Amino acid sequence: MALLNVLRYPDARLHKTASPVTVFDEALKTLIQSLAETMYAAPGIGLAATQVDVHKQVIVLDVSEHHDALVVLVNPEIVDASGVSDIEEGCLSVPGVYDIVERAERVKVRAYDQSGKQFTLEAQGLLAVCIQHEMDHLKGKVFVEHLSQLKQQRVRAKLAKQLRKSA
Ligand code: GNR
Ligand code: NI
Repeated sequence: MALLNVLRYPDARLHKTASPVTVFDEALKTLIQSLAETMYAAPGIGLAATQVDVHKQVIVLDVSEHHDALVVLVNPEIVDASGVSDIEEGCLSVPGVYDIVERAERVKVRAYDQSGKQFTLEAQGLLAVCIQHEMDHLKGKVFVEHLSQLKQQRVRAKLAKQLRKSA
């Protein structure tokens, strides 16, 4: 197992589109374990493979208080969505930036587990929002791209300043 490097916005690799997983092998299990380890270490409540520069449709999530409810979604598809949620989001690829994005309050997701078994998951609240945030990553979209152009300018300025300070 290994801790993986998380790409920071703006990085062109965060805009790549992830391909579906076609082979459910040991390498996939190792990737999932490393994603989970990286998410817990951050700490974060979700991580998409895109964020570690692996462009496959793989997501890990855990919104539980005690980090004991890992959810793995391979090739996820939203088959039903309802309601409106607006909770404040953050992203490991955009450190220090938090803002509200409008999402569905409830989603029904069809996905595969790490062994290739299909299942459906009904989620609401934070888990539902996190699933939508992670599925955006797989499509190459970062949550700040839902914000106004003015806010996006401010985000880029803030990140550039962070970078200068750390240099
Ligand atoms: O750790 C994370 N917290 C979070 C909070 C609200 C909505 C979404 C998230 S996901 C984020 C981790 C991350 O960047 N996943 O892509
Ligand atoms: Ni994110």
